[in-house]
Amino acid sequence: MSHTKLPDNLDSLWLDCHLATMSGPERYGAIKDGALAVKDGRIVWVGPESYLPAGSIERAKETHHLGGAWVTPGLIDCHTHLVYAGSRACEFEMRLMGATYEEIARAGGGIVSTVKAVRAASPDQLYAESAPRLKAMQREGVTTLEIKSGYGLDTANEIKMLKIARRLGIDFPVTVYPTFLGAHALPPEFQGRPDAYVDLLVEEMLPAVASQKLALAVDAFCERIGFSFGQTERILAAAEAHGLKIKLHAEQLSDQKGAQLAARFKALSADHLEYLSQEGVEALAAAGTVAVLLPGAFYFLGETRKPPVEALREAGVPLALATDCNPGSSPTTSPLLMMNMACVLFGLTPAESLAGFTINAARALGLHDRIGILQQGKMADLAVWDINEPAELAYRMGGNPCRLLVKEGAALNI
Ligand code: DI6
Ligand code: FE
Repeated sequence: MSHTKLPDNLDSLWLDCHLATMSGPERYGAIKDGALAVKDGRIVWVGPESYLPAGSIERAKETHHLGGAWVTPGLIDCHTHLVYAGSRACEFEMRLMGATYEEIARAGGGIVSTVKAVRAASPDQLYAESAPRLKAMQREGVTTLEIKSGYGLDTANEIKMLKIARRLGIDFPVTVYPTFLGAHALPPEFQGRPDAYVDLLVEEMLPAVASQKLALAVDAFCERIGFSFGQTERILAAAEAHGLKIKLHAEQLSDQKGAQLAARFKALSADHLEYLSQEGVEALAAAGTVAVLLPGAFYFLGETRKPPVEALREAGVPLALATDCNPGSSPTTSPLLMMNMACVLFGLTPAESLAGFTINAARALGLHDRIGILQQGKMADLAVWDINEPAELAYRMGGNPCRLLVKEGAALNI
């Protein structure tokens, strides 16, 4: 609650609503019958409407009466591969007939088949295929999302992907956080020569991406079908040398001690984590690294081994959630469905699932001083929902109660 004076004039005032601020010790940081004031794209006052200083309405350029809707921070999807071309529906059929994700990858399908589609696509085509996915996310309340490269796997095509991610962030009222994932899979032309690919990545691709400021973070797929511990270590060291942040696909299909490696590099996040060990949990806790859980990939690949949620909670590791939007393991654009899956499949509470797409997702991007919470001084990125209680967001399987999106104070038509 703010006790400070309001500025002389306000850009907008949001009334007759309930707020899930996500701040403070309460589960949702809920304020029933709340109000929120915005100036220059930032929240300048938040609290119970009855505490609003006299004369506020007169000082506001716009007043929005929300009729009892709930307001949350705009959702943050902190792990996506949203820029890609084509589909992998055939692979889905193959898996349903008994092939595993790893078998398909080893036979030259999987990620590499999307690499072929992305390399063949013109920038405009890639943009045209990706933009509808971004719009779908916005319709479900997303105001910030991370987008990874990783389907180019050579310098020119990785740069092509990152430039599309940047263009989406310019054309749409959403903040795009770009991540370089050159170490997503071994490109076909390097078959049998993974170390030579890591040389190229460290000596050419990463310096090119860094010098053009196309990424803020570096990620890698540390896995039997991805990159080994030693190869990942080289890539993360190079990322650190370029001053980039670090994220890691870790312990998705097996325990490679990726979490310990991520922790050693003070990574923003370690993601997936189904096979995370207790040692890995403790390493993440000590480093302050966020655990990003991706229930869509767990569900879609029919996995049975769950991430150690209780151990992560006990160790105080912040839990974030994301869609992992990608054509192979999580073809979804629905954060709300991920919240439902996180509760049903992983045992998160609805409040934890909303924190996973707000405050803890902001932490997973290092943006928690700006977004993910309704608090004075934070960006006025809001989602307005036609629900009676915040648990309804995680409760439904499908359907979309998002009424309105507000980006830096501006109400958007979505
Ligand atoms: N793990 C995943 O689940 C995605 N990437 C990764 O490293 C899958 C990406 C794909 O199959 O296209
Ligand atoms: Fe991923």
